[in-house]
Amino acid sequence: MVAAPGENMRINGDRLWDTLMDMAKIGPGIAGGNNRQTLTDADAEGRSLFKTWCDKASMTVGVDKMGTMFATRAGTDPDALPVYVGSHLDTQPTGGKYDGVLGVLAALEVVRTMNDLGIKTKHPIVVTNWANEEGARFAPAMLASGVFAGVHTLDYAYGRKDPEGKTYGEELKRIGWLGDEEVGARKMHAYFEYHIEQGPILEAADKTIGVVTHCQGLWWLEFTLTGKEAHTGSTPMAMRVNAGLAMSRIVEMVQSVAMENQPGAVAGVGQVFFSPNSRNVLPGKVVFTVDLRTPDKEKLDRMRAKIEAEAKKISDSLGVGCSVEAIGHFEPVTFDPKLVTSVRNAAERLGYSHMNIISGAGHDACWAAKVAPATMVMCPCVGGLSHNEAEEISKEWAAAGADVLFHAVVETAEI
Ligand code: HGY
Ligand code: MN
Ligand code: MN
Ligand code: MN
Repeated sequence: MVAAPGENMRINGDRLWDTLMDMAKIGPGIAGGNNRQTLTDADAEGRSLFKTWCDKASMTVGVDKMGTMFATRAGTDPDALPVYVGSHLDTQPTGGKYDGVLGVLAALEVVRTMNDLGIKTKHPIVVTNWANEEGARFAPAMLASGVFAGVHTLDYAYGRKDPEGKTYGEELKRIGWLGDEEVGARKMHAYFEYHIEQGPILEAADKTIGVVTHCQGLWWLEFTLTGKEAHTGSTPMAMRVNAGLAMSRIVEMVQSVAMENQPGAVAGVGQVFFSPNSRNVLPGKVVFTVDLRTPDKEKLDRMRAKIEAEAKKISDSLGVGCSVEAIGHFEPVTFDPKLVTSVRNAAERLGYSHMNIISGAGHDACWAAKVAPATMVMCPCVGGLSHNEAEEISKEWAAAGADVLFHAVVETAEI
C-alpha cells in the first residue's frame, strides 16, 4: 500500500497566489486580466517567466516540436514513468488570471512543496505547459496535446492559420519556442490537471473541490455561407442573396436545438467573419463556428446531424451556398477511476467539501486520457464566470485544490 502524505502536508498558498498574480501581469489585458494568446510575444514572455521558476525549483525543462514545455523533477527510480501534472498558460483574448494558469502554477507549487519537505518519489514528476490549449488564435483547441496523443499530425498543426493568415509553425519559430523533442515520444505513468470549474456548479453547491469523473464531448462546426455582394441601399429585398440573414437564422436554430435537448447540452456561436465586412455591402461570404457540447455521445452526434441538416434547409431557402467542416471534435471522456478515487480520498483526508462533477469545458486532460490514466481536480470560480477578464477565485479555493493535487500526485508518484 503506498503511503499517502500526512493530512497536515499542505502547499504554500501565499507562494502559489504570488505566482498567479505575477503571471497575470504579463499580457496586454483589456481590463487588467491576461491576454497571452498562443505564440504571441506575451505568450513567449509568460513562458520565460515560467521557465525561470522551474529552473529555480531545480527542474530540467524540455520543449517539444509543438512548443509544449515539460519541467522534470527527478524520481528515485530512473526506469519509472513520470507522473505528469499540467495545464496551459495561453489564454483567450479576454482571458482571466486563472483558466489554465492555475493548473500550471499549482503543479509548480506541488514541486516546490516537495522540495521544501524533502519528499522523494519513485516516479519523476513532470510539470507541463501545453501549447495552444485555447484554440482561440489557432483552431482547434487542445492542439498540442492532440498531436501528443496522436489525434492530429504535426504537419496539420503547423499548417493551422490564425485570422491574419499566419501559421502555427511560423509563429512557433518566430517566438523562439520550437523545441527539439518528438511530440508524443514521452510516456506517462499518470496525468493530473487542476483547473477552475469555469461554471457555476461548485460555488452554488458550496463545495470547495470538484472530483472530475468525466468531461463532456464537443464538435466545432465551421460553416461557410456564400451569398452575393451587393449594394445595401439600391438592391431590392427580393433580389438579395443574403448570407448574413442565413447566418442569423442558423444561430437562432442552433439555440433552439440546444434548448430542445435540455438538460445536458449546450451550443452557440462565438466567432463570425463577414466578407467584405463593409457597412454598405451585403456579405458575399460569412464564416462562423458552432460550438456544440454534451456528455452524451449519441446526443452529441444526433445534434450535430440536426444542426447541419437544418442549416442546409435555411441556406437553400435563401439561395445561399452552405458548406460545413468539423474543425474540432472529441468524444465524452471518462477519467481514470483509480486516480479519481485518489483525488476524492485526498479531499476527504484534507477535510475539504467535495462533489463529483462533469467538466463543461475541454482540457488537455481529455487528450492525455487517450494515452495514460488521467484525471482532474477543480475549484469553484466566482459566479461561474470564465473566458472573461473578470474571472475570479478566492485564495483559499486556489490553495485547497492545490493541496488535493499535491496529495494525489505524491500518492501516485509513490514516496
Ligand atoms: O473550449 C474549451 O473548452 C477550452 O477553454 N479550450
Ligand atoms: Mn483552460
Ligand atoms: Mn479556456
Ligand atoms: Mn466521434
